Amino acid sequence: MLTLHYNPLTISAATAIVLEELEVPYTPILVDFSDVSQQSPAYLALNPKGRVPTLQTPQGVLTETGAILEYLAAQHGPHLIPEDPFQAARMRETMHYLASTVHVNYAHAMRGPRWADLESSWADMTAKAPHTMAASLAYLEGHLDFAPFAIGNSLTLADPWLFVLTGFATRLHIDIAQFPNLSAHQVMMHDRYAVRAARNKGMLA
Ligand SMILES: N[C@@H](CCC(=O)N[C@@H](CS)C(=O)NCC(=O)O)C(=O)O
Repeated sequence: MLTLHYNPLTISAATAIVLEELEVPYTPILVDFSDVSQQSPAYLALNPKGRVPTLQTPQGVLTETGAILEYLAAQHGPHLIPEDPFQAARMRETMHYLASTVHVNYAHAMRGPRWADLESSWADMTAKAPHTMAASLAYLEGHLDFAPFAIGNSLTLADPWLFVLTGFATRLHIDIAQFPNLSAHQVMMHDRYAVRAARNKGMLA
């Protein structure tokens, strides 16, 4: 049995959607950020990074959305990775960009203390975040397939991740309507059974 430590406002929603997509049973455990449970000794013993998602598997603990999604696909759903090596690499190119750039852009809006000590620096980062986020979305808008999925004509691991991060952008008051491909992707994913299931279970806000 798998256990997913999650918070519905976070990137852990991408893992929940993939679990629902693959119909893999899992036990959800909420990590409550309002009382900073992600820094509790019990949680840090499980995931010393103090972040979500954390997936407990029969073999041990996994962190990092990319690693978790790859594990789930390998175990339960290889169809979520393109068979063609070049397309598979494009999927991973997208996933690396989402993790290393898009998500980090977003985090600058509210996690300034991670990178700087002066409050004035935090304000500057918060002000800049919508711009870097919009620039990332413009790149994705122009470079992904949207045929109708991010990579080709079937769902891959990149889609739930893209969906959740595009949702984050709206919290920075970015109007997604200016990106027609991303908007259509949002609508398509929003209506997907797995996304509705994750939302109904409270895994996705
Ligand atoms: N690279 C990680 C990032 C995980 C991450 O930063 N999660 C955020 C929520 S979106 C978190 O747990 N933040 C808690 C904190 O910073 O205290 C991944 O993609 O899984």
